[in-house]
Amino acid sequence: MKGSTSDPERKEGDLVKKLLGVIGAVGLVLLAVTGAAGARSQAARIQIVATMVAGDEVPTPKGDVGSARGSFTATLTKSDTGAVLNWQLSFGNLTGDAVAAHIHIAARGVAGPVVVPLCAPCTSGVTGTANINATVLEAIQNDRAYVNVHTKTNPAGEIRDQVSPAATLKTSLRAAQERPKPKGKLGRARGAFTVTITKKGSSAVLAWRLTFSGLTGKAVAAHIHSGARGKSGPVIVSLCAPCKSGARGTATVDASVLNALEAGRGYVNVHTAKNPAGEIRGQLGAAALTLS
Ligand SMILES: [Cu+2]
Repeated sequence: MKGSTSDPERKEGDLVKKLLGVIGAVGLVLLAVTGAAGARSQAARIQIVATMVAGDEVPTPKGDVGSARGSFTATLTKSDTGAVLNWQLSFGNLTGDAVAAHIHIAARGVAGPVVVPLCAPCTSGVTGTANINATVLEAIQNDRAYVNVHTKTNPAGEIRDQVSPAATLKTSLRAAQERPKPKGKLGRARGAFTVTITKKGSSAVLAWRLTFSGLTGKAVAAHIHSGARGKSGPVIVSLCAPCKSGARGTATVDASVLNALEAGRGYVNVHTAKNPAGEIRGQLGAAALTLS
């Protein structure tokens, strides 16, 4: 199975809520230009995020760092030499003042050199702009860059997270979009689906929420399928079975699912006993996760 979904535990749910909030707050329009048929979309601008904790820092930080947290959000806009980074950093519950924050290059679980100094000293809520060269851009897009915040107690870094491209997609589900055409009284059948896709190298984490009403009966299942608008296709992520309106969850997906989502080939549908092939459907737009 390419995608798996688990009911979110409270902690996970909070993280999802936080992530959705952070992404919504940036509120930028992502410009996606779809390439050749089947190719992933190449965006002129993407969003990147990091949710920092002490547990991700290497070497292990000292002191009372259990509740230390940080959030980094930025947009990357394509430039002639790489990209322009517009960033925002917030944090709390550190052991002391934030003496500096940087983007470093290294894989997960490994410490590496500073490539973008963000601030020194830093206050929570700080923003800035930096020019990123092609090498740093390549690292950011391939799960090999991280953000960390340094303190006096932890001069090597107190909180850290790998930087990940992220995109939020929304779609409205209607019976008229379903193929084959569903049966029954469906004038009031509708749904709404929101998913935040966080890319981690060649895989991604989906944090989703689904609501619906006016169906002919109980929702026996909901999925993300692969298929162009007006065409039906195979299930690529199982969301819930059976489903309640307001359901949410997270799923880790592989490169093939990620490629479908980046190419705008994903759609969401809800199945009922009367319409086992699907009663309402909504196409997902192309996820802007790769800078051209
Ligand atoms: Cu389905």
